[in-house]
Order: sequence, then C-alpha cells, then structure tokens
Amino acid sequence: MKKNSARVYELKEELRACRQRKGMTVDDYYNKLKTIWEDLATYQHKPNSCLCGGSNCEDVKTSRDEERLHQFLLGLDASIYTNVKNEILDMDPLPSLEQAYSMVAQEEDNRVSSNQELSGELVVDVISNVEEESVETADTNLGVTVKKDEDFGQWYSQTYFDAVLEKAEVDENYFPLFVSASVLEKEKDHVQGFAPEVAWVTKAGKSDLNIPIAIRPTSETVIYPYFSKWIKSHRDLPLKLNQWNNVVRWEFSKPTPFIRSREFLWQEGHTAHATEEEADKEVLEVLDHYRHLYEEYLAVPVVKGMKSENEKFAGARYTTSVEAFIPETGRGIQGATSHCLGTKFAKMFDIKFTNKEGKTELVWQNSWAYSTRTKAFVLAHMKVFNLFLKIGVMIMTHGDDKGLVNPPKVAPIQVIVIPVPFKDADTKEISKACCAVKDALREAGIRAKEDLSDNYSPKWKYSHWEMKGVPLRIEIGPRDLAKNQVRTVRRDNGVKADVPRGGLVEHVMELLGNIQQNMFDVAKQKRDDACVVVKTWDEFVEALGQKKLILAPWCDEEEVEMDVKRRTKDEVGAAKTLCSPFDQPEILEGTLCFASGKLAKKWTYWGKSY
Ligand code: 87F
Repeated sequence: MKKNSARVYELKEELRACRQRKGMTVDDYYNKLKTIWEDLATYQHKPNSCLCGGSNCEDVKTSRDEERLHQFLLGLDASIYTNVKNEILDMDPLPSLEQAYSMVAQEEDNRVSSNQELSGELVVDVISNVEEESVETADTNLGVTVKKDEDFGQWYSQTYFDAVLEKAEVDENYFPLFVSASVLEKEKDHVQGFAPEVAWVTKAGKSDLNIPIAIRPTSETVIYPYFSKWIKSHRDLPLKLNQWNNVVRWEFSKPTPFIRSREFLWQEGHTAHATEEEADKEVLEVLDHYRHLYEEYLAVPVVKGMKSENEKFAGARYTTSVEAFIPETGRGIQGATSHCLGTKFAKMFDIKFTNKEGKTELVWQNSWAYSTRTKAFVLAHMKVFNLFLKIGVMIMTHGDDKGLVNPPKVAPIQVIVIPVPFKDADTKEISKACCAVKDALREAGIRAKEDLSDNYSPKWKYSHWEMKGVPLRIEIGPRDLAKNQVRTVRRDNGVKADVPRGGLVEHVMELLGNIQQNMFDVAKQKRDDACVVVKTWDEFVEALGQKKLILAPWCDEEEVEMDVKRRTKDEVGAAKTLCSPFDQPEILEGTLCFASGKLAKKWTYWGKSY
C-alpha cells in the first residue's frame, strides 16, 4: 500500500468529475472510471488477503462495490440512459457493477444498431449466412462465445503447435477445472491482483456449498502440487507438461468475442528444469515457436520482446511475449507469453530434487500460453475485425469487404471448386470435371471441396465461400471444359487466371504458397507503416492520437510507465508498454527517455492495447 494523500485527493477529484461526455462510448467511460478506481486502490488499505471472502472483508467489498455502482450510474449520459439507470436502481438486490455495465452496454448496442438502420448506414449484408451468427449475442453478453464449428472449432493452430510440443517432448495432460480456495490461496501473493476475476461455484442445486470452489483462471495451483509429488530426483527433470483447456476469468470490461471473453481456450505449458540456464533457454525457444505460429501459419507479423516490470506476470522472474498490432484500430495485442518463473513457485509448492551430487535443490520453472485470441488476429487480418468487435450488429463498413480471408496454411478448406454451367451446357460433364479436379487436389494433400449444390447460383456460391475465407476458388464452365482449363480466383487480391488442367495441382500449390506469403507481406507492410519512432513527449502524444505503434527510448522505470498511463488516459486513451523488442536498435550515448528526460536504457514499443 502506498501513502500519498495529495494524490488520493487528486484521484477522488477526478472521480467526481468523471462523466460520460457527448460522443464517449459506455465502454470508454467505464474504462476511465476503472483506471481511476484501480489507481486509487493502490493507495488505499486492502482489508486482508482473503480470496473467498470472510465476513468482514465481504462487507467492505459490498459497500465499495455499491459505491462504485452509484458512481458509474451518476456519470452516465442522462439524456440517453435514464431508463436503464432507473431499471438498475429498482432491482433488488442491486446487480453487480459488471451486470449493470452489461445492461447499459446492451442499451447502447441496441441504440447503435437501430440508429444505423434508421439512418441507412447499415450495410445490409449480401451474404445470407450472417444472420445465423447473431444468435451469439446472448452468450456474448455473458462473455462466453458460441461459434459454428467450421468457423471456430478447428482451433486452427493447434495442429501445428501439437507437432511443436511433440518435438520438444512436452507431454499432454489434463488437470481438473475446479480449484479449492485453500489451494488457490497458496499463491496468494500474485493471485491477489487477479482475485476479482476469479469465478466461484457456491451452490450445488439449491444447497450452498460449505466451501466455495474456484473455476481455474490458470492452472499453476492445480498442477504444481503434482510437480512436488512427481519430481524427486534430477532424473525426473526436465518435466514438461501441456494442457489444452478452457479457463474462466470474470472480466470487468465488456466481453468481446475472441479478444476478451470470460471463458476462453488456450494451451498452457508448465515445465520444470534442473538449472536456470536450461529454463532461460526454453523460454526463448517457446517464444520463437509462437512467433513461427503467428508469422508462418497465421500470416501475422509479431515482435518478440520483454515485458516491463509493470506488465509482466506478477509470479514471474521475467515475462517475454510476441506482440502484434492492429492498424485499423491502432491497438497492440499480446499474442502469446512465455514466462520464466525462477524458483518462486518451487518454494511455494515445495518442488525440489536431489541433484547428481546428492544435494537438494529447488527446480527452475517456466510457463507459457497462447489462447483463442490468435483467432482474433486472423479475423483482424481478414478485415472483418469490426464485425467481430460489433458482434450482434453484424455490419460491414466497407463495400468491398466480403468476409474472411483464411491464410492457406490454416484454412480448413483451401480450394473450393464451383461449376459454372451456362444455359444448355452439359452440366453432367462440368460436374464430373469439378469432382476430378477436387480429387486430384485432395490426392496431393490439398484441402479441396466441390460445391455442386443445384439450388444456388454460381454467384451466390462465390459470395458464400468468399465469406468463409476460402483462399482459392476454381471455376469450371463449358468454355473451360472445351479448352481443358480451369479459372482460378484468388481470395486475397481477387486476381483471376486461366490455368491448363495439366500441371494444375502444382500450379495450385504454388498459388497457395503465394497467397500465404502475400497475406503476410501485406500485413507486415501495414504494421510497419503504422509504426513510428518518437523521441519526445509531444511526438509521443501526437503519434498516439494517430493510432500509431510507437517505438521510443525509455528509462525502464515502473513509475514512469504508470505516469505515462495517467498522463495519456484523458486525451487519447491510456498508453502502456507492449514490449522491449529483443531486436534492439542501437541507443546512442546520451539518448533521453521520451517521458522522464532521464537517460534511456532501452527502446520500447508503446501503444494502446487490448
Ligand atoms: C486471473 C485470475 C487469477 C492471469 C489470472 O500466462 C489468476 C490469474 O495467474 C493469473 N489471470 N494470471 C496469470 C497467468 C500466468 C500464466 N499461467 C500459465 C501464463 C501462462 C500459462
């Protein structure tokens, strides 16, 4: 707990003045309040470190929550939200702050969609299947996402990453979903900050449980007691485990499918090593696998680097990450993390081994993860990011946006073959040719499919498969049949070509390779164009306002990062460090920190982030 009366006073003043100004979204207003509450909490007394809530701290928490709820409602734009505000205040018991926030956000969503419809802004989707996805809305509000299997279930990148794990001799495991309060509290120190996000099961049917049970937000506390049992000798090391699972974190901000959902899927790797060097080496190896996954498979450029002290996982010695940037929204997004935990958890969970000399030592641990957020990158890349940010509204803002563009390496369907029978054409022969082409492609390991359905026109099918993101379309019509050729149409750039049937398989393979490369090159160019190097505070603020990814010389001090957050939160939205890239440009002698004016220690990426 810090002590600083003047600062507390200042924050309370900010809180009092915090209002949802005209044009400000409910999300922005709520986040602004949250930042002030969080800031304030660092100066205020914390009741105790109980996680499940003893009676005293529960009382303090309840009155604090009610106060926050009132503050939130007080500052809402009264010309819009009076009805929903009254509805909330009439509820007995009062809803939680997050529930109230969801209700107001829902009201905002409803208004946005009806306004857009009224003003004719809503671009009616030409692709008919879109409505079926709007059923997500109800679940989305809960922060849990339902997706039709072909869009989501494949959890694409798992196939590639499974091979990586296999090669690195990481064993697959599965640990329980539930964690008891006493086990979770074992790592109280770092769970403390996350405590509000832990979801608890408190009832079975109608009976209250004697002891509430947490749903795993991450699995350290579930897995490490087993590490303690399983590791006795240096012969048991390294121990490397992975599990693909779901975790639950009760996010306060509005859930956004894939980006911020309360239940999400991830792989979490947990390893134990005999030496610090071995652990350090693995951290970077894993990080490079993540880079490879993003760049080579998802065609998304990322930066590998070190997280700041503020942004690292509190339980880690250090945290590394791969960071991507979404130029359309001007925000950075962490793609995956690889932590070196040192011997902190080994001490907490008593994970020791007898070394070759017969002496007892603590193990060195790492943990690493990437989640379904990866899918968001693919979506971002696919230009329909806005569609997913505005899930439920389901609009496409640009006329030429046709839906998804899957990178060939992870596309569930890589090639769609479509017959184009003109009037009086020999439909049977065309269909036969489509099947033969599909068979030849599949024979060569290409994920091809034909669409011979007779109740849709070729044009409908083009739109349908474009929306699904199939990277390459092959059309076969009577003219193609006569000339023993096919027409190829690329999804990434729309380029069409007539290709002879002989040698088609090789040609398609080459095309898929080109599409993959082109998607990466275009994304990288956009990312690079969005990046600026700044040296001064003014340049920094200007760049932030222009939604840039900012590389700046920094003194690497925690307080300065907090200060940057504070100073930027009002004008342009709080900026934070994304990472200090491992690939550091040279720091010339005497270079000063853009924010503090002290000597700069490293170049660091800054920006707004998800
Ligand atoms: C939310 C609630 C409780 C993140 C939480 O990154 C605990 C936590 O420990 C928590 N949110 N974290 C940090 C997770 C760290 C770590 N775990 C294993 C990883 C990689 C995989």
